[in-house]
Amino acid sequence: MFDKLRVKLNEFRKAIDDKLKAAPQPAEKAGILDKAVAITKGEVILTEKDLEGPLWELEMALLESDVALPVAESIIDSVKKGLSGQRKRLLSSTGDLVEDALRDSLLGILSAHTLDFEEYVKAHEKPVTVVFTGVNGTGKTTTIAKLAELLKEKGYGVVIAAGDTFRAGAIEQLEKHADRLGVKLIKHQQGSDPAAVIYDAVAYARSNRKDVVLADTAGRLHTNVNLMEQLKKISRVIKPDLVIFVDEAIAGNDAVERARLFNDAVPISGSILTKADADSKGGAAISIAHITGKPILYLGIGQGYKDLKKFDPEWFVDRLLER
Ligand SMILES: Nc1nc2c(ncn2[C@@H]2O[C@H](COP(=O)(O)OP(=O)(O)O)[C@@H](O)[C@H]2O)c(=O)[nH]1
Ligand SMILES: [Mg+2]
Repeated sequence: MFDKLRVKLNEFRKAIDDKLKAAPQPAEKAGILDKAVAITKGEVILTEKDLEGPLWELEMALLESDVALPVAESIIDSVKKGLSGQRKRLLSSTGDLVEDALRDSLLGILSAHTLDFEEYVKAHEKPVTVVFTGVNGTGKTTTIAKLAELLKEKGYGVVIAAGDTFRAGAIEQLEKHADRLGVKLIKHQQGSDPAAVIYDAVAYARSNRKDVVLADTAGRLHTNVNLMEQLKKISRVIKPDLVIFVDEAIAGNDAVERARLFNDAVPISGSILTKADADSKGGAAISIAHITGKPILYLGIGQGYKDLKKFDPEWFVDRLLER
């Protein structure tokens, strides 16, 4: 997973190195001071204009890694600024310079706001209410089961709310998970008001001293006005502590538009990206974090209850840049 960018980055390094090789080299007998000056000349090569080609290549690499266009452009911009700012320093390796600038830019996006879910649950007044949003089939229900397992392991009392009252079979699917995990499920009939289900789950958690309510919701397209209004109603009625947006790590450009519209409808606290075990290039994580300005909390890395990995920006960027 996440290996595409590294390959392309090597091409970018090479392009920059070629640029520098084309720069005037110091004479053989040049003294150490002359060499230092020459290296400085080498840096001068890295002007915006000279970087245009290599930066374009890097932008293509980002796009091929499924980073959305506006996000790739913004990253390129920040890398460009990072590189220009470095011009006066003595450089030993251009590859390091490029990588550092890119690394800083990616880490800046992925660590904009940090939110440690477990720490939040630990510190916050109980019950902590968490509502999950996203389109159909991204893995909301599975992720809720995984988090229920994780919280249960830590000794928390968990209640799951069957807030997907829309899709046939959704309540039964969640009920199976709840039974397997030995976790309380609050459900109403299919077609009932999801806000009411979640409200009941919170009330149950209060009177039974449970710690966390994990509320499922129906998958909905970000373009469906009625269903997005329903999500706003859930948010108004429940006033959840956290809203978590679930999408796929393998999502492409469309993920950006989805993340933006979901975040506009009900501001999210963070995202979870599922299916990172599939052939994921990692771009969705960067795009979604950039567009929402909110952290990625976890990666789903399989279909089992334990297949949830806490998202670590450093680890992620290391994977991308293969350090
Ligand atoms: N490989 C893989 N499959 C996943 C992951 N998370 C969910 N799935 C699968 O994706 C499908 C849809 O998941 P579901 O939770 O029903 O999505 P929902 O419609 O958003 O609730 C199911 O077959 C899940 O087993 C993951 O991290 N990795
Ligand atoms: Mg579901």
